[in-house]
Formats: sequence, structure tokens, C-alpha cells
Amino acid sequence: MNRVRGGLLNDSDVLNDSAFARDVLAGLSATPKRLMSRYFYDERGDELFQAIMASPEYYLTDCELEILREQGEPMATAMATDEPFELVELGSGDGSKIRYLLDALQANGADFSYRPVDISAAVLDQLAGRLRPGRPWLELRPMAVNYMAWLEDLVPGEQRRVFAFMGSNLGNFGDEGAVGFLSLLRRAMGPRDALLIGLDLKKDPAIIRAAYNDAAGVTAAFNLNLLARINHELGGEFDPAGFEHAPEYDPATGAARSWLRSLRDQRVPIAALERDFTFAQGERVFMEISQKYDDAMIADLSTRSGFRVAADFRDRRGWFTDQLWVP
Ligand code: AVI
Repeated sequence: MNRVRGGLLNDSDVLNDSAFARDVLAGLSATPKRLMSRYFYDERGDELFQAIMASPEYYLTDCELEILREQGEPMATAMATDEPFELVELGSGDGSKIRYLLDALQANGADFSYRPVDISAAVLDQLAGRLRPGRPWLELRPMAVNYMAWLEDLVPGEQRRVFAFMGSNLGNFGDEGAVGFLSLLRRAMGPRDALLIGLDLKKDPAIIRAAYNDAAGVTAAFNLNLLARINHELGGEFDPAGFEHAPEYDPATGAARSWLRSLRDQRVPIAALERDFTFAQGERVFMEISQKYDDAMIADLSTRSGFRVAADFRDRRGWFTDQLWVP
């Protein structure tokens, strides 16, 4: 990683070499200012996201776990054909959820291998450590790459593939980004391939608001950590105490948005960008969208990106869905 204060690179080198630097410069030069949530996940960000998933308010993980645990069998039946296939999980993380589906596929006699794709080799090691014991039958083919970049060059394979994109990760792309991502994936798929996609559904707004503003303040720390990352990696001088987490949820559109609000007028130098940025008291920086869906939105999204919804699995409360989409 480029450490500006460590003097490893001079400032303009950092700007040339780092997509992070370029994106921060573009985002903080825009109106309203914005930062990209994809940069939340440094080492500390990974820890904070784990803590969010374990928080009582963040229902998404529990809902999806319930679906996989209790409906693994019908899901496995819907996914499998007579043909051998590769299950390709994009952004797999440590594999804690998918294990139920793997076991159900095995119990159903499916002939499959599992390719978890994640940018973090360390996380894939954890995944292997978690999944291998007790599963001698599992053909595990982990791949440590940025799945977006990988997908751009992917073409339909000879072997059937079932992609999995769980956790409502799609909701972080925004509408245009979601269609772009799904269309990219669609182009890489052959006619017999399928996509298992997890989507968070619209529900009582109070439940959604609490999930993105937990009482212990972990989500606030998760957002503020990006300012600390800019300090460490780009020589920024943010005082995280000068900002507050200000999430909002619009039940009409289903958009849950996170913002950081400046608590005072302030000027923040960022050495690697050779710029100071000013923040007025009350000014908001857009951090993340977590889209919530309803059936009409899902029908629209799937059609616009070239898919048909073939199966739909929901948790008991109807808060979350894992769906099988086919070309
Ligand atoms: C990863 N992603 C689906 C999470 C979400 O719910 O949008 C990220 C997150 N942001 C705040 N809490 C969790």
C-alpha cells in the first residue's frame, strides 16, 4: 500500500498509481461531495463489517442464513441439472453462509465444484479452513482476484456455471451500476448458466433505519473509518470527530443512503492529492447506497439486464430473497 507519510512515493506518483487516490480526488471535488463505499473494506473496515453483521439490528445476514439453512434442499434442486457445473461465488468472503448450500447440493447428488472469488487471499484461506474439514468431497477452487476485473474478460465456459452473488451486495451499486454489473455478468453466461442472487426487500422503514444506524455505533465507525483510511494511505488530515454518521431511508424508492455530515466549518489537507478540501458546517458527504427492492423493481431489474426470475426463496418474515435468475 502507498504510505505517503512513509515517504515511499511522492504525491504525484500516488495519484498516478492509485485508483483510490483518483476516486477520492474526483469524489471530494464533486457537488455534493462523495466517497465510494467500495473503499470501506481495508483491514479495519473488514473487522467493522463483521461486527455489523453480528449486530442485533443488521437482519440481512440472519435472514439469508435462514434461507440457506432451511431451504437449501429446494434451492439445490432448482440450481442443479443433470450436467456437472461450477458454482462461482463472487465476493465470497469467508464462506460462512454458502456451506449450507454446498451440503444440500452434495446431499442431492449434484456433480459440482465450488469456486469462491474474492479480492482477499487471507479471507479465502479462512474460507478453506472453514469449509474443508468434514467435506472431503468438496472440490474447492478459490481465486483471489477483483471479481469486477475478472468478469470483464470472462466468456461463457464449456462447463455449466452457476454464479452466486449473495448478501444484497447488488444494492451497493445504485440502479445504473446494478444494471451495468448484471449485464456484464449476463454477457459472460452461456444459455444453461444461472445466477443465484440475494436481495434485501422493502419492509417497515424503522427496521431498515435501525440496521444502518445501530445503537452501538458500529455502522457509524464503519463509515468514519474511510476518513481514517484516507489519512493513513493518502496523507489526509481528517479529524473523524469532526463528522457524524447521517443515514436516511426513503421508503418510496427503497434507497437507504449513508452520509457523513460535517460538524463544523473545516479545511482538510490531503497530501497525496496536493489539495485542501473545505467542508461547511452541516455539509454532507455521500458514502453509500444500500438499495431495498420490491417485486416490481426486481422484475424491472432482471428484465433490463437480460434475465428471467426462475425461483424465489424468502425467509419466514419475507424480509430477504435469494432468487435463481436464468438468461
Ligand atoms: C455489503 N453490503 C451489502 C452492506 C449493506 O447492507 O449495504 C454494507 C453495509 N453498509 C452498512 N452496513 C452494511
